[in-house]
Amino acid sequence: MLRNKNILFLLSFSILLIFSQNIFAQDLVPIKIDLPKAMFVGTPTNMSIEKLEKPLGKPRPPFLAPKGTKNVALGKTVFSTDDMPIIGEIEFITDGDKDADEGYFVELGPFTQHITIDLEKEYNLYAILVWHYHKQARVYFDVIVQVADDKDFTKNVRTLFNNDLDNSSGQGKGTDWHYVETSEGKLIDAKGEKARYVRLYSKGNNSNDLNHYIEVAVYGK
Ligand SMILES: [Ca+2]
Ligand SMILES: [Ca+2]
Repeated sequence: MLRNKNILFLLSFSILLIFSQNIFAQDLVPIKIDLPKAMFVGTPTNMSIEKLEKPLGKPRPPFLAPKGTKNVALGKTVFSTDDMPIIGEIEFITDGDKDADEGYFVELGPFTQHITIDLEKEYNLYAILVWHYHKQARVYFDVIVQVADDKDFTKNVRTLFNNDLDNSSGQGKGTDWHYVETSEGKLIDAKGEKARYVRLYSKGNNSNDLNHYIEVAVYGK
């Protein structure tokens, strides 16, 4: 009797295992990220910034997402708190170019600014990649990434990343780490959140008070 019970248990456990593998292995593949040319090598050691992430020292491991996931921000409309940039155009943020050189970044005004990308419809989002500026090693402050159901961010706002440690940008205290900008961009896990709008904050960087973007890619399906 006991033996039968054990067999039954093992059998149902195996069925469960096979079943769950089928669900979770739903064709996860590495997302395809076209990386720009790296502009500097090594790590600056003279940065005294609180809670600064150590560089990995090797390429970022592949990021897995369901098959068919792609950059759904490409060519989409971007709104900004500074809609008259002195250098560059807001459109640069979703034009697909990630070069570090002059002519590829947009410079927004000083202190806290944000940009909002309208994906035009809802997607399940898996990763958000941001390149602020990678011609030199820089750290941007108050990097906050949110998604929402409406353009004004009043409905179903979810914060995916926040390294504003002192809440100086008013979105709540963040617990994420500062990081040095590189040609790899910063990858933020969007955990499959469903949303149409993506917003990114920043509040200057360690070399000036201005805010820059080269590209933001939003990987969704
Ligand atoms: Ca661009
Ligand atoms: Ca802050």
